[in-house]
Amino acid sequence: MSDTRLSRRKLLGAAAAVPAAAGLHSLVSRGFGAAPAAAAPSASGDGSGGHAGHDAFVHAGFAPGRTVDHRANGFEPTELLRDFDYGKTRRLASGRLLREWEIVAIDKEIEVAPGVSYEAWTYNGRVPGPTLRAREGEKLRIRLVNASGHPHTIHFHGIHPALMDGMPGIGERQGGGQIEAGESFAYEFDAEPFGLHLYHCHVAPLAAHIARGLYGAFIVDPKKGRPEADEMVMVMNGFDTNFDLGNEVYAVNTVGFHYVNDPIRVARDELVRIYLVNALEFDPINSFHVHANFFQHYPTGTSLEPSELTDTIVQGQGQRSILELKFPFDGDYMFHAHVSEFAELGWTGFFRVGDPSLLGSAAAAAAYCKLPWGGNGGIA
Ligand SMILES: [Cu+2]
Repeated sequence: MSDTRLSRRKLLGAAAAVPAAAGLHSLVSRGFGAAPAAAAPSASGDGSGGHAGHDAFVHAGFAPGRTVDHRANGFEPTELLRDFDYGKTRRLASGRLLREWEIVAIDKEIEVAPGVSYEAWTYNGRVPGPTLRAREGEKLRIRLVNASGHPHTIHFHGIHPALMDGMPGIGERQGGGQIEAGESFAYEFDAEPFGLHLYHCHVAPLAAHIARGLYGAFIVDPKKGRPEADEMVMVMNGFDTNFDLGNEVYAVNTVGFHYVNDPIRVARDELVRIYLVNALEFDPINSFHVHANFFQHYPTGTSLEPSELTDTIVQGQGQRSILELKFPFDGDYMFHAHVSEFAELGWTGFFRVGDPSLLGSAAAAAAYCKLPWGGNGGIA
């Protein structure tokens, strides 16, 4: 146990063989403590039950003055939820609508949990990248300006010619393919099919380029639109803070536990529509579960008819879903990965419906901290 670069998965696996909860607790703490450029975590490192690393991570967000510096990050996960980028539009001579964006690839250090920094590669300085939103049938043009120190592309999910696919090795002679540092390229294609799609870098090593933060949601609305709703985007992601090909922090929209500290406000009886994207690398599956409620599930959003009424869905890497639900009662309602280890490493949040005066954030946080290796949960 002296190798501080042991993966989080190996740590959990090793801990599972140790009956004492304190062993698991301290091992997980070391996963964070091993993060490069991490300012705060200071677990004992000897596996003997040091509490500092855990406190610095799991509880930091609940303590005054110990939250992620969103201003330094340049983005705030609560604002990202409802931040749709419609680009600029103009009518072509043919009568069709052209919708255009410019996306700049920038290397940038971000804080993914209190005191845990990560050397991200970003689209437009944020992770996830902007949620690009268009309407079925429009002509789209997305110019990638590569201001990063590394080659990148944008590979869009959708239907388009090979040159527009953002694949290294395809189209370099026409200026496409791999876009080197300092170069740019404009992708042009039609917005089809309608649904919830994804875009991401496709330069090798692929898992590394995606895991660094080069991904975002891409929504193509059906021609007739969808019913009015409170819409939000949740990109499920993770961060391999010690570059051992396993994630140490899991989140929705990048910052672990953000929506525990700042629950997502929704109105009672109002339709809520969630655009859920799984951008997680290294772990083959992710999942979404909401407490005390059920949602309609539209896989990939490519049909206007839901496939299932459920409370939990599983997504493989790159998979997307639209979820619709209403909350009939005021209160705080947890949502989290049903992969419990992800939930306890950051992928947990709350919806706050109405004014749940009996259930303030302290109650929610305290409830969370009663999980087996949170708070004092049986650990001396
Ligand atoms: Cu890349």
